Amino acid sequence: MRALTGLLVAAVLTACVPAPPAGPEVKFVLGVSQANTTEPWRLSVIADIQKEAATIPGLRVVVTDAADSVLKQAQDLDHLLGLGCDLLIVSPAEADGLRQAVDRAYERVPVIVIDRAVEGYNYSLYLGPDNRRIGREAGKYVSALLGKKGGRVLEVLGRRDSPPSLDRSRGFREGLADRPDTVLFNRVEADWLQDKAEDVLTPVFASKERVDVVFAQNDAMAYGAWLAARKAGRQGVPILGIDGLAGPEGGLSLVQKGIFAATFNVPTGGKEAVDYALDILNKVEGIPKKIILRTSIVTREVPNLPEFVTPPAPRPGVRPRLGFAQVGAESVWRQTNTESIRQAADKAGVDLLFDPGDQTQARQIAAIRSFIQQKVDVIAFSPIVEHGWDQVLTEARAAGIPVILTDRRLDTVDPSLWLTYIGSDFEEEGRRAAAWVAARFPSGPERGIVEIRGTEGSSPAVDRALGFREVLGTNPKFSIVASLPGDFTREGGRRVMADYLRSPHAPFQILFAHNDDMALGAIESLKAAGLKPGSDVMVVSVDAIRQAFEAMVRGELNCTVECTPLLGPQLMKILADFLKGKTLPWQYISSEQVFPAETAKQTIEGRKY
Ligand code: GYE
Repeated sequence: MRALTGLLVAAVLTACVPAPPAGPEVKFVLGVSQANTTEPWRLSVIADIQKEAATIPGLRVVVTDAADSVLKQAQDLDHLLGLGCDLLIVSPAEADGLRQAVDRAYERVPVIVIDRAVEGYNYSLYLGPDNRRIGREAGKYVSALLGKKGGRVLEVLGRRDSPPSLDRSRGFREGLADRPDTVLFNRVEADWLQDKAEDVLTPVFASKERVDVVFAQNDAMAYGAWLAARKAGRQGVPILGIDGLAGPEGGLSLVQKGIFAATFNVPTGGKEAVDYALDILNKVEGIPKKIILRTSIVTREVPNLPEFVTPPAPRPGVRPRLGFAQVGAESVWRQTNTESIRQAADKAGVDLLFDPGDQTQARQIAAIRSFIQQKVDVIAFSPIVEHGWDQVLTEARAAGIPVILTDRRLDTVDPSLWLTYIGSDFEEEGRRAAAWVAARFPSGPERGIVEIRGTEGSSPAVDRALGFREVLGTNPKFSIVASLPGDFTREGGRRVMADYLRSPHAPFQILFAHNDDMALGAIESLKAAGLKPGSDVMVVSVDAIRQAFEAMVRGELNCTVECTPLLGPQLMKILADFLKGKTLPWQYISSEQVFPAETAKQTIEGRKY
């Protein structure tokens, strides 16, 4: 902060990295707490933060090095706060261990967590890659590399229990799931370090055991693996890394030299962390809870990130034109979403061409085509279902118009057909609903669950179902006795529940509806059949609309998992960032909570929808 003297900055920095040149007047000081300065990756994070900060007048950065100790890192956070930092950027040594310290810091200043997620949600913003997806792509690449004959794969883990290791491994298995001929025959741990990888792999290669591919969870370890293989005279084994750092020793050049078969281009998030820090400090509207950075595989043949649409040249005084293709008006959520987008466009001075939709894909495709014809600057839409968009998105690309996805996700052959996504983590919503159920019934007899699904083939329906099953699917205390289609409407929920109760059915004590509207409809039918929703049947749903809170206050609904429709301000911020020429992250995930009925009375007044 302003009071901070150059002396103090220097004192902390002697232990780590040099300060950017002092500006004439210090406006903000960012405290950066790094877990260590031994991993090349962590150093690059710091370098990227400093490089970006150096371009911003009045911004100072103070860096601390926790030397891989959670204890030291907790002290570092206190120390940075003591220095009067306005915001902290934290790259945790260990996800779980640092939680309390981050919580404490967040009570005083905004906190951005980068690189490794901290369990729980007490911070302003998380920035990092989708590690599971990186792992999955690595698995698919290995599968293609081994071809028909399959083979034996060696996996080199960073730290067995750390979130990036777990996620990369899990994704890697998913990428290889359809390859029974491919065996992950060994997994070793090497702490993300080159030397350690070389040490642990030297005996493996010396043993003459067959190794067809090495997948290392970062480039440093991949290089260690290569050194170990070379010592044993086995440098022909293809090796994959992750990070894609620049420089002569970095993964990108190792791919070019043919030392690695592939790596992944993973932005460090340093630049984005500084940009968002400033937005947070300047109280800009539309800041998400999580930012997922864009990553891509790098091989000799495909050395760069795929080309994305470039922003149009600046036209001072001309209002941007945004085409928006809505799904329809099926739920309170959707109506609120429409309002949010309209209002935010108005406030931001954006000319909005809005198609309200009629809950069909055909209408959305027609709307997108008409936006292309009208040559809007950017198209945004909520894909009603996941599949069937390749053609129209290819047309948008051919016209040079970027597409932003809001709310719902889609599956395309070529992921570079869309620019970025803003919305929720639907799988997490499903997990949260299930976690509430599991906590509500810690013991007792086996219970039956009826699920009411949203629109068939839509990403919230697909992913909420997946997340729910991920948590409860293997729990013998619960079984999903029926899954009924309710199309996200109140009427749909009412009808399927009425039909279900009328016909012979398995007993159930729990209802999970993919949105509040369907839950409210089903509650009507439960009551009509003489059952007490909220006690005979426990009801949990998603969205957290005001009517759900009212039902909770009446005792008819037990829990709602928030999914915010208020995406307008974020969409306008992203549009503005794009038009300014900023490279956009891959996904923006909203901030969301779980509201059990016990909290409804206190929270209902503060609800915005
Ligand atoms: O949960 C539901 C709406 O796509 C997240 O669509 C959205 C869902 C929301 O109709 O109420």
